[in-house]
Amino acid sequence: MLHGEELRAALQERGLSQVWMAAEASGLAAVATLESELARIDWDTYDRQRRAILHPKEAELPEIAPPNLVEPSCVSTADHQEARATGEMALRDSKVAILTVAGGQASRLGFDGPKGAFPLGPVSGASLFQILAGQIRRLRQIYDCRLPWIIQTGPGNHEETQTYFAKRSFFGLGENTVQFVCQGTLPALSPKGQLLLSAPDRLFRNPDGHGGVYRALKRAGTISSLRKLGVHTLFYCQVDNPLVWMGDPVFLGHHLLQKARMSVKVVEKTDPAEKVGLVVSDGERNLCVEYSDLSEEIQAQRAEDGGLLYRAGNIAIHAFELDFLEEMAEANLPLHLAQKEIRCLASDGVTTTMREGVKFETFVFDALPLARHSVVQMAARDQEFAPVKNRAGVDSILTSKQALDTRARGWLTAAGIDGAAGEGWIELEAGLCLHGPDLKSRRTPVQWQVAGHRLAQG
Ligand code: UD2
Repeated sequence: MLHGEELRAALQERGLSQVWMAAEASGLAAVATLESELARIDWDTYDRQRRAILHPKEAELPEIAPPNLVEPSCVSTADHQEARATGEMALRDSKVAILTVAGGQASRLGFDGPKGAFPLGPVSGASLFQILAGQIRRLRQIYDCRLPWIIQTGPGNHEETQTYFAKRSFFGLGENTVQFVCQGTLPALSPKGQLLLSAPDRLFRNPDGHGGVYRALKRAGTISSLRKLGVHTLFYCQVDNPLVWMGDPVFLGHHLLQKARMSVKVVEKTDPAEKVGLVVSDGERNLCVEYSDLSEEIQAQRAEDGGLLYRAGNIAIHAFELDFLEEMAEANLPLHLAQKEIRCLASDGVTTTMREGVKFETFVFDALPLARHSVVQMAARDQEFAPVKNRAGVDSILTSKQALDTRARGWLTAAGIDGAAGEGWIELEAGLCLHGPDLKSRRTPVQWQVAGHRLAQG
């Protein structure tokens, strides 16, 4: 952190001294506040931001090939048996923690509040957080383990998320087993690389993307506290996917057996135009490429079996080694730029106005090629992935509810429980089971709550 003369010199060197003007016109208190804002700037990152604007480089895509894929966990294979045993042992020995990123705003959903508080349960109205918390409760029951839950929040929802959990008594998980870590921010810049202000004494900053999680965990001391607890592996998911197979031991087991540092689950991409990031291999390492960086021809290429050659769609479910997370906190992950209209201080230094600016973010999956080894495992889409992103259309509230309902019916039928056909929504109570076989294994008979709609409870 630079202060005083050093800070002024750093600004002057970069032609940014005019950033003080409005604060100086407002008085000493404004100058002091702005100084503490500017002291938080990481100048190496700022220099990279500016270079990215002024000297943009075309992303160079290496020669790519499809990655090696592990079969979905729900398929029974001999390989999976050993992996399951390894993953289960890591869970039982409390070597695993769960990490969920929930720092984004629910703007596309049009929901006023943390996205995790969105009531998605088709019968109960259970929130996304409640559904995920249920899975963690069940994992703790099955494996009799500590299983801490780390939730990345953002500056726009940190307080609200904590209040939300407190009001709901942490969904029975125990307050000291859930930790909220707020992600950082990056200053937005003008198209010429100047700092923008939102007020005379305040920089315009925006959240640093889910890739900010690495630094946020390090800054909050979470990495060292997890290490003290004996945790070495994290299961990572996004808050918007209620179908996630939390802590899947088969996935964790493959990751551990192959000594991977970061692993990823993917679903089969069947439509060449589907907008998902793709996991590919450069011959040595796996990497995730945004669909927009691949030509239509490449995306439409077919494999011998008739399916798409590049079919591994990233669903943002990962396994991480704690040491690798720590390394990534120091890595310079690529910066992703978005040109936006930004409300900031006008040249009069008093009023605000809309002007063109550039926001910066980093992405979690950009760490994948930096991992020496990674496992890429297929997931059955209908079992593990139905994110809620939009109010209507694809990946919407309705499609996500439908996926929960369809999966519940399948599990109930497979468990030999009658009544899974018919009208009305069906929902399994949060925490009742992790997957179909787990539902079958419940000793308590599953009861139906009939109120026009049905909720299966343990
Ligand atoms: C993301 C991936 C996409 C695919 C998809 C799966 C990107 C750019 N693309 O799409 O390839 O894997 O997910 O569902 O990520 N978040 C934060 N902090 C932030 C921004 C986001 O914590 O600053 C969280 C957010 O709360 C959510 C997750 O990250 O849980 C994904 O964010 P998104 O909804 O913006 O990602 P999306 O839909 O562009």
